[in-house]
Amino acid sequence: MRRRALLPALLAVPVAATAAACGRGRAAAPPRPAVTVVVRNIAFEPAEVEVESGQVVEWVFDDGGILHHVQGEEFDSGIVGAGTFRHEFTEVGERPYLCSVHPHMTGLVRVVAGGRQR
Ligand SMILES: [Cu+2]
Repeated sequence: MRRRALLPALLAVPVAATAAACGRGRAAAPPRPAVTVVVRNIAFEPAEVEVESGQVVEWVFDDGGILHHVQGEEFDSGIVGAGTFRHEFTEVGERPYLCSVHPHMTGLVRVVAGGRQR
């Protein structure tokens, strides 16, 4: 019930925010991932990535249904066996993460200053 009522509101927000922010009159899609990390063979590929602040990293869970987890201090995919997870990194610095199911699975997102920094 609640979900059904919320959906139109959720769809409307990005369009309004985008139009106000850039004023170009062309509605842009939600932020596209700058970098994709594939979760496969019980590993993050690549294990280290670099993005500019304001960019989005996408993890693609593609390990035959094996459950994995992208868990960092400020982002958490939950334990999942398929699909994708995205996070926008806004602050410069290093963001290590791991898979709680396989703690030897570790990764690092290095966030550097970019054009979209606040
Ligand atoms: Cu894992």
